[in-house]
Amino acid sequence: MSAPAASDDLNIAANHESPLVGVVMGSRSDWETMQHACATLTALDIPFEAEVVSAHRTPDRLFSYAATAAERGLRVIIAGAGGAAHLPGMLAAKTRIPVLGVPVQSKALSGWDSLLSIVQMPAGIPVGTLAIGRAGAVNAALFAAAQLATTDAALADRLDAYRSAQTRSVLASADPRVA
Ligand code: RP5
Repeated sequence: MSAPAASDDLNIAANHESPLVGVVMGSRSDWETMQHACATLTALDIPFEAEVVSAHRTPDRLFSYAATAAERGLRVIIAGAGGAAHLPGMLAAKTRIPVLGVPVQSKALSGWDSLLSIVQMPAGIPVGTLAIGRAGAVNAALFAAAQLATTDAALADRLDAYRSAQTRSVLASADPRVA
């Protein structure tokens, strides 16, 4: 099966023609959260693609995305969704590529709905579930980086450098009274 036709209005961010990570989200409204995953992947120079793929509004697109993910070279999928957040679980059901789920903070229930929808997968189809919101998006990218770094020494060095810089940054401003 060929790759799904890229729709310009849905392809909202990508940094490479041969992405290793697919960042998908249920709605454009999830971008505020999921941009942090993309920013972290960019900081680590990891090629990714980013698209809106809705489990409820574009179910056929979800199926074709999952069906072509492996043959297109994706190694990890990061899926963010809010509310009745079926996207990560349905993707995981349709591809063996590891899926990391990011619960987007919903207005109605503050993201509890998103979290429980994503985390409570029945045995047999796993989704690695991260924290609600920005922290989950950043950590999904870092988790993907750690997975990819097991077979990529240069990326392992970049990930080590990212973590060292983070440590230095905290130590450089350890006095909470100083702005
Ligand atoms: C989910 O519904 C999306 O992941 C989003 O978090 C939520 C609300 O979507 P919009 O109504 O803002 O498009 O499918």
